[in-house]
Amino acid sequence: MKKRISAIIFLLITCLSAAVLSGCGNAGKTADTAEDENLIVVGFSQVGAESDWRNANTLSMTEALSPENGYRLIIDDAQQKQERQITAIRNFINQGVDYIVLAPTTETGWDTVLNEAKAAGIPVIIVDRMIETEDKTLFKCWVGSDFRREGEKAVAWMSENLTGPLKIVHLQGNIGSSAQIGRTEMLMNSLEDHEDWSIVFQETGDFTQAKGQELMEEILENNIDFNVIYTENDNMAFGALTALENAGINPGTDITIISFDAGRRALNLMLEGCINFDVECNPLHGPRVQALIEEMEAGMVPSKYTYVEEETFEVGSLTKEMIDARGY
Ligand code: GYE
Repeated sequence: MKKRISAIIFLLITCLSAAVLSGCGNAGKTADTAEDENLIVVGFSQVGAESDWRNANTLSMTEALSPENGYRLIIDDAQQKQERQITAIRNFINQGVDYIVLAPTTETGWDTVLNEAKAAGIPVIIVDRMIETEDKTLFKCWVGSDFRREGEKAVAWMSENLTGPLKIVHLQGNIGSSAQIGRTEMLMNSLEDHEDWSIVFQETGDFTQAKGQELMEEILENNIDFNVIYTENDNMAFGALTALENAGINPGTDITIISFDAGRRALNLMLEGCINFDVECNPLHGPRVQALIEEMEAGMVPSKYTYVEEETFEVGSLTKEMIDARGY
């Protein structure tokens, strides 16, 4: 009996000393886990990587929702497919993330999955594009751009600066996305007040450079007569510019180019005179989402809708310094 007790005591001492000796390692491990546990876990369902805008947006989110700032960010790239986003959101729910951030492809079709998130008690923040739903309790808040306002700015510039009949090539974004809906709606409305404006071609280029080029090649092959391109983002403009230049047409002079996003690459092309007017669409939502989460963490109710301030750029008045001063 005595022997057994001393054996147990010996074992206990061995275990204790082992624990003390390896103290650093163990303590480190516990601290790490504790640190991990303290991180706010955010599942971000991103549309894809279709444009410079999108890449700048993903980068902004990654920088703001970083471990240094107290976050663990899980990003899912949906490759522009809503079904993939729905699956990603379900995965986030299963993983029990603290917040879900959704940059929605299209406006409709979110009620079922957002009801699932709500049932799981996970707050949802919508960024960039808007969703259409009757039940506004399905998301806590939204931050993004006023796409109708952007379209309005483009159309106002066209009215003030372009004369004579306008034969407009209209390259649209992903059909059903807020960015496409707003920018398209304003152009279509403008036709009512401008008898000599007409759309000679209208199709979606999915916001990509490759599709922009493909569509412009098709237009040139079919000898469609046009003098303006209204392209709903910069990347489609880049593709169109390549096709025009390959055909010996000078963008910016022979053809007026109006674009959206105003990313650095586009503004540099404007400096060269290739793009005439560009409406800013600001992708730097990372710090904005971070601020919204911090408000909620502090028990506050963030404002439901936050519209981002945006400017416009015009060939002639744009300078290199203005481009350098911008974040993307
Ligand atoms: O204009 C386009 C991107 O939703 C604001 O999506 C965004 C749009 C942006 O692919 O380049």
